Amino acid sequence: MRATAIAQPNIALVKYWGKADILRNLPAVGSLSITLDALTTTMTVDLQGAGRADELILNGQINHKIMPRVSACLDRLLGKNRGPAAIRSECNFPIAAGLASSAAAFAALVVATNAAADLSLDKLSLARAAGAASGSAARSLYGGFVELSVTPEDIAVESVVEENAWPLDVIVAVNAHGPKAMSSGEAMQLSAQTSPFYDRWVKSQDVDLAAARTAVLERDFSKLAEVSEHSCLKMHSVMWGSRPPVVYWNAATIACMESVRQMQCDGLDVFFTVDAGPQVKVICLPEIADEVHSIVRGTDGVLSTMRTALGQGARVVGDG
Ligand code: 2P0
Repeated sequence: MRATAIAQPNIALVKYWGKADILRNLPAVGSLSITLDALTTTMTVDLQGAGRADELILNGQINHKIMPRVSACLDRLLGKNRGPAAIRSECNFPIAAGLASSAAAFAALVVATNAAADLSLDKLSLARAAGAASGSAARSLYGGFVELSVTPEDIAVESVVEENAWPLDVIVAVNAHGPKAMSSGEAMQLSAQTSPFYDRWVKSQDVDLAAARTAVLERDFSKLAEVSEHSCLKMHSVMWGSRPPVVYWNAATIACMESVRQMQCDGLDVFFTVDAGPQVKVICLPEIADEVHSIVRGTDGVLSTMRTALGQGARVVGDG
């Protein structure tokens, strides 16, 4: 009745922004991501260890904020007549700051719960349960380059290319500490309701997804760089066009983009992406990662950096 799982965040190269169905948390668009390796969430789910209600201890502290979504996810997997669960989670990177901590958390939660309750659910069912809690979490069940597609009924997720089949490195520039001002879910709704660019964003997604998928299958770094930066800047344009505007960037975000532009001018195979926070993720070939890391670390306003390869999907690591 107890199991531990480990999961890593993923970073979308072709972004998810907007919901087709808010109640079911069904995305309005497909997405394509890379699962990271060195950033980890390790979560133990104990289905008999709680008192009268579900408990979540995150990095040693009781967490109430994410609890309703955690409980809803457990209800979906175990049914509403289940007993309370005790959950302990350790995360080695900043949470709620645009580093996909919720993706890693819900991926770990569904995998650990599946093992603790001996449910024997397949990976896609677990991805759908994680995605119902947090859209991007469905992708962290899979390793390497992952594509999420949306059908009228539900989502489908698959690994397009495994993590070892095309090794890339990611340098994360941490440009602010502390949680973001507006959650992704709220910001997506605001964009859908008020941004004049939202409909166009949804309609143009399949073209970007096809281009990115082909680039990954052909290991075409330049093509992947172009479509990824386009998707990122287009998503942020949708946000900036919302009323009130949703701006997750700070000065260091732009300084990092300028550093990447300079590296590209100097002939380096590198590109950036930015999510719902000021952090910048810089993707490059492993052979130039030392050089890229040192340039990103030295960029004005960057507080700290993390470096990671691509990693595998969420998995069970033990029964305690
Ligand atoms: C993504 N993001 O594709 C996009 C890009 C942020 C920017 O998915 O409301 O936490 O829980 O489904 O998954 C972050 O949003 O949103 C996200 P919900 P989620 O990675």
